[in-house]
Amino acid sequence: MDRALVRGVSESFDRAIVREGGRAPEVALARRQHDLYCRRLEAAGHAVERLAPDDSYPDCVFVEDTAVVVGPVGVVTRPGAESRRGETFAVAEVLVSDLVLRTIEAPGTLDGGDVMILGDTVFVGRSSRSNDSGIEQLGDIVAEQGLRLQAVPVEGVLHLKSAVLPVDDETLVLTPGTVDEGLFAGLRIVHEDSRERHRFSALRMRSGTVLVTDVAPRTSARVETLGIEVEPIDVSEILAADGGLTCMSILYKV
Ligand code: CIR
Repeated sequence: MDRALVRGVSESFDRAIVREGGRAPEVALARRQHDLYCRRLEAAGHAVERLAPDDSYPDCVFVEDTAVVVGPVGVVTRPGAESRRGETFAVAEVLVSDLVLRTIEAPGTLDGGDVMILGDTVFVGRSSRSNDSGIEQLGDIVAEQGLRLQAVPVEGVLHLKSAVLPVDDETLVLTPGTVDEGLFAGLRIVHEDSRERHRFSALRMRSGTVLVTDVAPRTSARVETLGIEVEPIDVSEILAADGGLTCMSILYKV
């Protein structure tokens, strides 16, 4: 079964961490957008498990940052933003019924938004949220699963997956100037259109269709040209809080 663990939008979401100069997201609209996102996942064949939000954590809808699934192992992270550290407990309580849990320990920090698994490589963003110790701890865990880790320094964006998004097993959509493209040798790279900078986000669903943000039509058209089916969705309030489409779910098989 393909599970999608999601967490609702908290009442305090208008106090979520936003980029400097960014606007506060609107709670009611974010909730409607999140509901639609969950329905799209369901329609694509995911068994959606909804965890209730906790109003003490404005950013708790961004459940991806709290855990990374590597095969049978769930790695409970230690989020880089201190205000988000307590979000992991409720998520771990759900994951423990399906996965063997491991944890990232201090002084390590790691956000799931920095982790992208493609084939036998685990790419990890070294960002303002994920530090060397967190990356090293994850490296030890993935090595036990026969996977290799590739650290990727990230510039000018929050997470690796703010700028690099897989749309199939061998294709990445990437925001130019944020990462060293040489680190993705062997993979096909599509550039985000310069007029849509930081607007494209994507989530590969079980059906093979890729959910994409509706504010990057030129970039999405580049993906479609490769024969990949895309489905646009409006997540304006999630983007306002510096999130994307991967960040609202943890997808894993049980
Ligand atoms: C934060 O700054 O932590 C949240 N406002 C946004 C987190 C987005 N997470 C993600 O894309 N994985």
